[in-house]
Amino acid sequence: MTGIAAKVVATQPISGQKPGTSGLRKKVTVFQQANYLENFVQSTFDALPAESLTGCTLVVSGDGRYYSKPAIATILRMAAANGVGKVWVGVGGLLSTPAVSAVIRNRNGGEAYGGFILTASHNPGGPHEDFGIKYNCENGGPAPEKLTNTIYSNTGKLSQYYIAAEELDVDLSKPGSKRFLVQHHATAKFGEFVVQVIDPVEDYLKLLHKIYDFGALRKLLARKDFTFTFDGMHGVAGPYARRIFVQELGADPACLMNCDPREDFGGGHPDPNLTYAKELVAACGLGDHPAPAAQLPDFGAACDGDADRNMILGKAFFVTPSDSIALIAAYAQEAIPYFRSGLKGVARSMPTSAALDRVAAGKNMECFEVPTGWKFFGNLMDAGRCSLCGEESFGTGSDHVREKDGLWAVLAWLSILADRNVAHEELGQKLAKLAPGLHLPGGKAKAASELVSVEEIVKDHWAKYGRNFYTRYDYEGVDSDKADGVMQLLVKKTKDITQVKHFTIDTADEFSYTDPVDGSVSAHQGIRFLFTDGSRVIFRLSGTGSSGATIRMYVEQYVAPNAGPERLHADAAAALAPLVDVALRLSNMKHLTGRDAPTVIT
Ligand code: G16
Repeated sequence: MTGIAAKVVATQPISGQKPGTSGLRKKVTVFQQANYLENFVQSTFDALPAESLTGCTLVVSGDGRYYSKPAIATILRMAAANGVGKVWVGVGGLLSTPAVSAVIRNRNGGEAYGGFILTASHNPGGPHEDFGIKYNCENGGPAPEKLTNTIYSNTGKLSQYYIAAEELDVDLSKPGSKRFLVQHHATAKFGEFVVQVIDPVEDYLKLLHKIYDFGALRKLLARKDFTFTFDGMHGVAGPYARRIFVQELGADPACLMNCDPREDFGGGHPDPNLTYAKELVAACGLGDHPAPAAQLPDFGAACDGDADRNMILGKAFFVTPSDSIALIAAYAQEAIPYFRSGLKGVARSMPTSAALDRVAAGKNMECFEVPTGWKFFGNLMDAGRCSLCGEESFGTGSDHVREKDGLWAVLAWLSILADRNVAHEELGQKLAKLAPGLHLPGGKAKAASELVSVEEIVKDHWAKYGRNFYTRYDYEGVDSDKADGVMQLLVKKTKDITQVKHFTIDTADEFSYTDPVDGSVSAHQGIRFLFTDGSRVIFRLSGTGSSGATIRMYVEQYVAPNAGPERLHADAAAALAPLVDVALRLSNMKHLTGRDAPTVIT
């Protein structure tokens, strides 16, 4: 084997390479600028201890968006010259974000030291859209702020990077291994560098088998009266969905929509919410052009580009992400074998509704409130203090990996449905024997064989814990100066204002978090107005956009179970209208941004 030399390339710092909420996300055209990707990758290598990097195994893959393949080729060459021993790449360069986490943690007994995930998540893809890169550590989770700050600081002083002098010819189209002899820039010695192309689903699927009762799920999907639709939004979720739902659980392939990964997500915006997952939303009987009632599936779900986000729908019924995590926490122990011995604790991001807190209080568990960003859950999970986490931004997951996990969440919901329906059927049969003529509890008399729906399960939950009405308004593409103006005004108001219309402010501040495990402090994590009746209005700037600013406005109001069904089942938009008005007044949104309406409401 002839050796490939390591080349030292002179470069200069490039401004603006600060990782956001979840890695560096920019337009593809920015990443295509000379040395842009290389500088960030070298800054990451330089931030890692040399003794750990040398000879280690890394994972490099992503959601397959435009620019992934050239990026993988570059990272492989740089990894080799920086002394990495082996890189695992998913077939086609594909690995979902949670699957990367699973591969880092579990493959070959946790051999990998970390990995690069190539994704801009739910942002659109294509030559003029977004690309992204983030580094995940040995625990499989996103780099903590300490590391991302070092990476960023390195980007400001970088003068050279190291890269194998030749292309490494690797066939990504099928599993296999290829060995190279590459010079390590630091020692000038030649050493073996292996690229192993792996099945993207295998490790992840193995893990799911340890978590869920696949037999029970298969039975649910086999019910004649249960229909199911999954939307892969042309992201990386497709191959996972095909393997899990169709091959493993026996679902009809016709249940899957948009499950072929495309570099541009089929021209769509792969964000599973009520605005962007239009096709699924319509198929489930919601949105502007709902499908006829007779055709609606009992359960609908979607994942985003890199399959870490999820949306859950019932028949013409939307489950808010905040409710979703609360319900999963409520049912976890009985419905999901992985949690049979109970939950260690739960956590949510600050803007996520407090529905989860109510379940935690009911079950006497610790409940943590962290800043927005999955990386903040990592320490809690590593310390064994938290089993389940959720975010209003359609992120749900557990300590099985260190990323949020879209398909895991879909299986969690199918498990809840399976569990409730088995329990319903058993109870119904017992009742029929013991007291014929008596009906099962519930809003209407239900036969034991009749399906308990997503909507009924959620409404039962509200009847027990109360309902946290919730909405988020996104103002996308706002001029950055104007967005800063809104934030400055709000910070000022946290100090000045005590009353808005009939809402009295209890606490108003900028959220600051002290990590209970390592004591690190993250300040300026969103502006909060907490009212005396338990309502909340929160504002923050998105940290995942690639240009301009997105203002997020979160509005929440709690209604206790004893308020009765009429109030608990009210239309969320109508119920929240007065509080939305308060939020708009507080922020002077219309005047300061020139926006009459938000871009997205969820
Ligand atoms: C990322 C993080 C999430 C976080 C979200 C917030 O999601 O992984 O933990 O909730 O950003 O986004 P923003 O800052 O725009 O509100 P993803 O799915 O983009 O990786």
